[in-house]
Amino acid sequence: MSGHLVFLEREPASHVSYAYEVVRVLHRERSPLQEILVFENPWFGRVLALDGIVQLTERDEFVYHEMLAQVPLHAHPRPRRVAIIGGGDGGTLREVLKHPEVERAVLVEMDEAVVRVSRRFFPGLSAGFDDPRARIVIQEGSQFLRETDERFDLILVDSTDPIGPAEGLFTEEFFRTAAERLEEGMLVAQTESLYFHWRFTARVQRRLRRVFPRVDLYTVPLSTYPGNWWSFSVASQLHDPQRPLRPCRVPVRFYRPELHRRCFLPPSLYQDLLAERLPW
Ligand code: AG3
Repeated sequence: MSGHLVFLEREPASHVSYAYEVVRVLHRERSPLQEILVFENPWFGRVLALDGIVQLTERDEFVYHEMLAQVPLHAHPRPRRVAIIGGGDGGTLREVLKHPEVERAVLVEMDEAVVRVSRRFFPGLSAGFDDPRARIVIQEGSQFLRETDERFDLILVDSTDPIGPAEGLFTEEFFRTAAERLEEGMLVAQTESLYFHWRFTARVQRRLRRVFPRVDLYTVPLSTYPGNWWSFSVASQLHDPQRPLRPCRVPVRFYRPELHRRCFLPPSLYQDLLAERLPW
């Protein structure tokens, strides 16, 4: 790596750092809420980091965004109204808007700078901002859900790590507020790495179980986030999250019904997770 600038993402749980070669720094700014950095890496393309933590790369963002959004979109019989909490880059919104049956998608992002930076540097993610079905709200997510009288079929929590501003998006109180805004709906939240953060994942699962009748966990390997075996917690008021109800008719690169059926943890491993008995 000699001769290259290097970006280091320090992973607090494991004390491992991920090092990215930096070809070029495209943007650097301190918003009132966080430090925003866009740089270019030869393999991953453009990379967005917030407060030193990689949020997405051009090369693999679709894996994360498709899994976060397409699994619940296909498990819900008629997703018409969707709320996205966080996700200011627009990647999750792009996935949601692929579905013609979605009538309304509200993106609730606390930092307007993320939305602005994504418009400028990540046109492949942010195109949905101008869709007439989309509404961008600059506000803290739990406050939005407490104050709105809208009802949703899906709430997708596309947050940063649960240290700092996103902490409140993983509390039982937040899940109760979200449940009140759903009608026979589903909530999905990114819940970190099953290798590095499984005690956190297990805690979130138990909290969700106190609020929702059906709770489950699905995962996908990601090349960028530390720990790599990434988890998504899904909580449902009625429908079975494991079952895709329709063939996939929207343009995707990774998601497919076969994968949908296989991405959930096998029951015995799931029980080990809940009991915090994972072997590592
Ligand atoms: N949300 C961030 C996932 C967590 C990344 N964590 C990490 N690199 N330590 C992604 C936002 C993309 N819409």
